[in-house]
Amino acid sequence: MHLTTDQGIPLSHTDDSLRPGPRGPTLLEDFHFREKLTRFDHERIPERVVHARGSGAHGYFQVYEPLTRYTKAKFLQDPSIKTPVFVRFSTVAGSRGSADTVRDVRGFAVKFYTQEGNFDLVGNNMPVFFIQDGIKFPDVVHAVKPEPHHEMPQAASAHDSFWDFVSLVPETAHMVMWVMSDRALPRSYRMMEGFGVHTFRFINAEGKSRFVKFHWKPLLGVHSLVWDEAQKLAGKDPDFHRRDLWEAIEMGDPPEYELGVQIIEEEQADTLGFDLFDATKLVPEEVVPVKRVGKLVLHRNPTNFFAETEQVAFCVQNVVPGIDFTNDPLMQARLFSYLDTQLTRLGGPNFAEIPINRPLAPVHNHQQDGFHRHTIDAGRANYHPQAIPA
Ligand code: HDE
Repeated sequence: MHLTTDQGIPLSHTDDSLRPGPRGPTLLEDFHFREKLTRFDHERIPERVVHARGSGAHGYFQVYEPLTRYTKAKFLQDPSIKTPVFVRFSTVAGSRGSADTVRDVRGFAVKFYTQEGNFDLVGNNMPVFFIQDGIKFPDVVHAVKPEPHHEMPQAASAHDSFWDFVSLVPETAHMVMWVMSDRALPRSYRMMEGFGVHTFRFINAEGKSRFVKFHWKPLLGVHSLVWDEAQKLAGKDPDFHRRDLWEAIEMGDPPEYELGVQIIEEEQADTLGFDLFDATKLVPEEVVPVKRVGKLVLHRNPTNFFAETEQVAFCVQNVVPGIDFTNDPLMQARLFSYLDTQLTRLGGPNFAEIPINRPLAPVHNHQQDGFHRHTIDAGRANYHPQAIPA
């Protein structure tokens, strides 16, 4: 296959720039040279402000039994339907090139490409969170990230500014227990639980609403490293978790997780003795058991890291009919923040047209234009309601 420019023009040579004589200088008219360098100069996009270091995998989700009693969500009705998914696991504090085995929370974000559009369950490997109100998120993240004057320490969650913040904000105590536990040193992404953290709602076809907490239970069980192993691995193989996930899938040993739900009747919420919309609290499994309702299988590695794992845009507001939000103030802040963040990170409002973000369900609306628009809209009526022929 011969090389071409971005315009498809065949290239005869890419190893020397065009020069008027043996000593040059390089000619401005060498359009291939200019294009090649320009494209290289612009290869980077901003890394995620949190969860910059991540690893992805493709797979599918299948429900065990119809969940019709609880939700009208189509992908939770039919056990014969395999809903494609893309999952991204991540650390939170470190930069894109930081080590995998640091002491940190792990992201467990799942994009379900359902027949009714995309559902993003953007969770963590711990069931609670540091704060109760999203307005404090920039503060907790600034405190845990490297200190601003010298940009140290990298990818750590036990340093002076972090202790300073958590000592002044008592609501962080529960989450700090989790972060200082073995859960912050997972053995593998394949051996990690996941949690939706917030209380969501299930809505059935009659319009009845119940509260729901989402869980992921790894079929390999939950396993951790010890601190000494984690520190040595961070030096010997900074890609330890990424490699483990990649190789398990390549070897035909796909990681599997069961989706669990804790369902809480609206009337029951007031009897629990704590606020169900407070993300620093969990619902004990002995009070409301976790019902395992389906299976997630990750059986295919991404083809290209940037195109898929880097460009995937999870948005908490992506829910399908039958799944809904609650008044949790942390969740409400996230409903704003994820869309907002993608606008800068992915360069404009058309990021849902990037292949990894594109829903499999048909898209039909009158949104238009903006940077990087791919869709070529036809017709003259770009508004609603409309009566004139298209
Ligand atoms: Fe996030 N979070 N978050 N977060 N979060 C982001 O979105 C934010 C929170 C989580 O693999 C950002 O696309 C706010 C809880 C994961 O691409 C950003 C608040 C939980 C990922 C953002 C929270 C999470 C993110 C950065 C407080 C667990 C990585 C880049 C209200 C339930 C997803 C991006 C991936 C990423 C904001 C709290 C999980 C800035 C404002 C609680 C797994 O939008």
